[in-house]
Amino acid sequence: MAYDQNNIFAKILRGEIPCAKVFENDHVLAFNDIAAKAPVHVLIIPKGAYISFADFSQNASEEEIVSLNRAIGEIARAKGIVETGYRVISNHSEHARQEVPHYHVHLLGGKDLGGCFN
Ligand code: IU
Repeated sequence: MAYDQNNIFAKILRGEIPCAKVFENDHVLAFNDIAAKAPVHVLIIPKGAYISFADFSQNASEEEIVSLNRAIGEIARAKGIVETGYRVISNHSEHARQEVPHYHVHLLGGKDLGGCFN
């Protein structure tokens, strides 16, 4: 499967569609999910063209991988949800119901998220 340059997150990265940005560095952009499932629901994405976790974990540079993971922790700290707790999720492909084919990590917190992933 080839990366789709017209997916919505690629358009956000190119500045063609706005987003509510919460963090940015050389390798990473993070913005609020448009349909937030919790008081904190941030999507953290690499700037590189990776389809999903499977693609990113295999093909991204160590610098990109470290940068993205550190960004998740930094945003959690900035949002003040480290003490109360948070969830980090990434959906890969069909069985996980991945909707947008650009790798992204969901950071959820700010309330009791329950014991399942819904
Ligand atoms: P998923 O892991 O691919 O299933 O999640 C995609 C997320 O992208 C989902 O939570 C959407 O609400 C979110 N999203 C968005 O924030 N902005 C958009 O324009 C679109 C989807 I389309």
